[in-house]
Amino acid sequence: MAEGPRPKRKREEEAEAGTVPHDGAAAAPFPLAELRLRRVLRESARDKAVFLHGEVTSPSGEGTDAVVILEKTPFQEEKVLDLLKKHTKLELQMHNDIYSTYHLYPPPELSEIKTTVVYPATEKHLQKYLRQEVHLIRETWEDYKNITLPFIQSQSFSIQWVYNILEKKAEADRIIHENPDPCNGFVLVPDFKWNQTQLDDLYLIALVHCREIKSLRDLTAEHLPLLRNILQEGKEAITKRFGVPGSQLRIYLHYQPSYYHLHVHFTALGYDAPGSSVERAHLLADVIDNLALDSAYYQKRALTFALRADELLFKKFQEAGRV
Ligand code: GTA
Repeated sequence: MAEGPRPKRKREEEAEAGTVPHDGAAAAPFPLAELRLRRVLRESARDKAVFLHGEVTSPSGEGTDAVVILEKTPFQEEKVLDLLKKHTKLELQMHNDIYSTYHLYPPPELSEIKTTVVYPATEKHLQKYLRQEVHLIRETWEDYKNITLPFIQSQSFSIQWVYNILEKKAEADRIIHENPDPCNGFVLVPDFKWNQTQLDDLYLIALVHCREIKSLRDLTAEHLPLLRNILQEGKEAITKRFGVPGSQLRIYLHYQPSYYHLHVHFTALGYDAPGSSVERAHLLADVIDNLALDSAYYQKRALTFALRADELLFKKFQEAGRV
């Protein structure tokens, strides 16, 4: 950030409100070497990822929270041969008959760790990445109006990063496809979670130009042209650019999303992406069919989702006697 340090509380409020000058313009590299580890928020042996809460101390001595996600990346087929040839060391771990295991130490260019940083991170970011017990909620339309909607209006994460993409203030060079129509158009970009070096974990996201649609709950038949554009043009653009056919893409919306500006996830079918489980993912093709059958489908039916035990929204459902 170009400005001098602001009080921590103030920065958190600004980050939540999306008023921090985060227009993607002059992003300085994150000062990783100055990061002090506060705690491990979560660790996953299966995903080979660790979620860290760190603190960066400014020269004035003030600490600013950060979330740092370190994740080992999938192998790139074309680089495997390099890995075998250019290893710096192969150390025997055990040997038994025809079986043996080794520690192989690759050179730095073949041992990338994908690093995602949220900085400055708010308390809500820390909570989001902290491993916690989860509970299923069954939200009726009345629950949505009385509990969820007021919560979203007062508490949700800033969507400044979405506006930065739509206004080409950030990630403009990463855009894969755009339909510029203000009502029925969208921008397709690689998701944050994908480093684009291999297709196994392909992950893109379509962000709609219209700023009035918060989530699945707002959708009606009026939005069918927009949703059909996303489904068709998104698939075509991904096939053209990455050679992955539409039949190998999982295309879905999250409910609840983290960010209340309508967006659609495109992931490789063979990739078990975070958030692709039945309690969160709604296939776009099914959403389109449901709306074609009944324009008010998502204003009538109950929707199920999981919430972390100490999330404020979970507490609101508890207070209302709905859990
Ligand atoms: N291109 O600036 C961005 C950006 N941001 C801030 C978020 N996204 C972005 N993409 C670009 N640029 O897929 C992406 C996110 C996500 C989508 C928002 O926008 O990567 P959503 O509103 O439905 O919310 O989607 P979701 O899925 O909860 O988003 P998020 O923040 O990724 O959280 C995912 C959950 O998966 C977290 O709770 C986290 O604990 C877990 N997770 C597991 N592995 C990872 C990982 N490697 N990286 C991040 N989160 C992970």
